[in-house]
Amino acid sequence: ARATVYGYPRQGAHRELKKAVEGYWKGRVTADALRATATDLRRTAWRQLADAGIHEVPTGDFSYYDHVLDTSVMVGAIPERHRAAVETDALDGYFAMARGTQDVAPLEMTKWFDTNYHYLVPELGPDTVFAADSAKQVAEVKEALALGLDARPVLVGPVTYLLLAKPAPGVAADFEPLTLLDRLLPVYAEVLADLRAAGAGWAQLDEPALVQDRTPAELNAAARAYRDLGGLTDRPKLLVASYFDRLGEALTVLAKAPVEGLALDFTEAAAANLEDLAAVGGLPGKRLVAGVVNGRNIWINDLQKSLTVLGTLLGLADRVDVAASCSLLHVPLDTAPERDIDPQILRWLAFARQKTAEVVTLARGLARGPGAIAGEVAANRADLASRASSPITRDTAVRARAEAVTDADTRRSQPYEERAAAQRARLGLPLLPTTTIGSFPQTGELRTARADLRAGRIDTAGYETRIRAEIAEVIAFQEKAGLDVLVHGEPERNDMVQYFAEQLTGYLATRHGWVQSYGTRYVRPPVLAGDISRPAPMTVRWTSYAQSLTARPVKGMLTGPVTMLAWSFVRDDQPLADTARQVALALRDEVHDLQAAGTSVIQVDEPALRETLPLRAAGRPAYLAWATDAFRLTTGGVRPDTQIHTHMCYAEFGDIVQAIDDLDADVISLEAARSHMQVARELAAHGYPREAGPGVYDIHSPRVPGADEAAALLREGLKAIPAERLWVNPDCGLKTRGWPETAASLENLVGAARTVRAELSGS
Ligand code: THG
Ligand code: ZN
Repeated sequence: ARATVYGYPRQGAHRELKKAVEGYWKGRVTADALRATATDLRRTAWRQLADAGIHEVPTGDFSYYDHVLDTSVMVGAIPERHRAAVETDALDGYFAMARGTQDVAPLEMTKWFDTNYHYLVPELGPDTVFAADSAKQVAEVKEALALGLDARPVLVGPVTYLLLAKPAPGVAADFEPLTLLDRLLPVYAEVLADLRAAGAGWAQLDEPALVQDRTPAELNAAARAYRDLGGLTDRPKLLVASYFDRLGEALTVLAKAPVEGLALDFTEAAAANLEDLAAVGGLPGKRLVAGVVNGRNIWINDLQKSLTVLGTLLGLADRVDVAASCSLLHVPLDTAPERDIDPQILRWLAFARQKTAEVVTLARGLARGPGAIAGEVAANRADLASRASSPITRDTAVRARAEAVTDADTRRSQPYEERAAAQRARLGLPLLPTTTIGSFPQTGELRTARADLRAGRIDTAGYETRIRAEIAEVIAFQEKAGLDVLVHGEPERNDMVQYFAEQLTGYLATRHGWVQSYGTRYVRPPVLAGDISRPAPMTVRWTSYAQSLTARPVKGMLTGPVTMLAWSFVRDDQPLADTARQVALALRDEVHDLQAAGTSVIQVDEPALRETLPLRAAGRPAYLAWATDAFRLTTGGVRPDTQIHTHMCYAEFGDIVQAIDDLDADVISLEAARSHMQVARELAAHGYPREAGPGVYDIHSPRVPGADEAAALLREGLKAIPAERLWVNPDCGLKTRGWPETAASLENLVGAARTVRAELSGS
């Protein structure tokens, strides 16, 4: 048995890649310097893997921006509008596809399955002509071989590539990219031949799309793809990799295909994959790569348990290798620099480097018998025991409180109609009330103030003076602009999850735990490590200060429990529902403290509600049940005249409109400007009974919408939602925008609301 991984963090220990790429965009780094940085980063990563004992190092997983975009380049799927840029300069053309230019829009971005990584969506149509460009893949194989390493190029497989694509602009919406498979396969054949010529013994084709619910036609396409590619003579051996869930029906298909290896996920899907594998009679004559080390969480592996799983696989294939369940792209690089985390707790954590070591240990144990890794297993058992018995993971007060939750705790005391009347009386808002989503521009001065505080150049009092001044400015601006429900602007917050995580007991923040979110953008997801409690109010002081400056209502702003989980690393030793309930109870205390301090409107954001929906439909009802329960536990029990708002960012609401209704929030704000109020129509079609604010200002662009444009969107919204229940707001928070366009846009938004109000009272 050998050890391998499918991919590794690309950015470098100090996010060198981000700095080089952004430097190149700004003209401060030359193309040659960027390439040199990339070569260096690849070499460092491969050496780290090889020195740890990884047998075949992955190549081709490196990317300047995104590996799905790299695949589009590899198969020549360059959208018409980017062609000229690509022909002028390949690198600049590549970034034009990723980010757009003055004149052309970029490719759309969306989440890579249920991870927090975002890829660029291929745009295809009936006229797409594929053409092989293997240069990047071939160059990386040669680079690794030149270092004396054994290399296995990793490619997005053809079926997954097509299933992730969407119809290009101007192509019929019902066009199915998978119909292009027969055109795409010869391109993969050519690339595989080039890889073999470059010296690759194996190539890995990633097909994670096959772990989702797939139609018989899609499974047939997979069968055809691997019969054709397997039938080629001029190719490396093929390892078809699946991850994120059980392979299910597709396992039957691939077990029969003429490919030399299969990779399966043996973390959460272990039992199911094992059962399916036995049912197909194993993989005689094939290589089985067993992903037993979870590639997307940050917990140490249970080595003994993994050895047991690996043991059951031994008879089922010709050869069994050990791997992380998916690319290590989804976890931070190394725990070693985390000096703020208690060393006792740090031993519970494994980032990419530590996971690599676990994979190597397990491969050794499998090859030479458990005795060969007895020391590692004993140390691992001690670490697992210390985690299981720690007071951090077993807070009796938190557990008793979570146990005692009843259905009544998740309900408001009165139905919406009665609450709405009480809120109308208390708030005295006009028809079509105007508000914002919460954050205002995060200026350079604010970031400097935070950096100054961290570096000790200013003290807490000095920092808080700056924050108060910012809040005062934001309140004054909103009063002048004529907004009805104000916000304090969130100048004190870095990231909407991290800010709360830092203040909750049981949550760990990392200093260097960067994970790529998209392109050159990274997040440091905090770790839900223990039982969660709130030692003190988190937001009341700033909200109350803002409220003291104005007679208009100031919204309290919280991140909801589902989003807290979705954008953190979650504990794996209890159900997600239990963790969600603990977070919800901590947030519930904050809601009640805000209410007691006089806050009449409280917003609990859940931008991640839709994105955390399980991959397979079978898992969705249970998820939606605990997710809505957690939200309702956060907001339940407040007074009828306290108005609860929520906010969600993304546009595909079809699958969750019932869940949105079940949240029982009084007001929801949603992204809608780009889709011309499509969301409002979807809510109306469902019969959504409460208030809603479909966004009329697209905050993702610096463009200032005219007052007439916003008014037209409002009139569109009024066709779906009655005036008594329609709010006027932007699509999302304003923290990424500059002040000039924010000010102009909000003034226009208020103007639009006034115009449409006048029309309503006139008719
Ligand atoms: N917070 C967290 N996770 C998230 C989001 C978030 N996941 C989904 C979505 N939002 C991802 N969007 C972004 C947007 C911007 C950035 C990262 C993810 C970003 N990052 C800075 C960078 O890389 O330069 C670093 C930010 C920092 O200093 O913390 O701009 O909102 N948790
Ligand atoms: Zn949003």
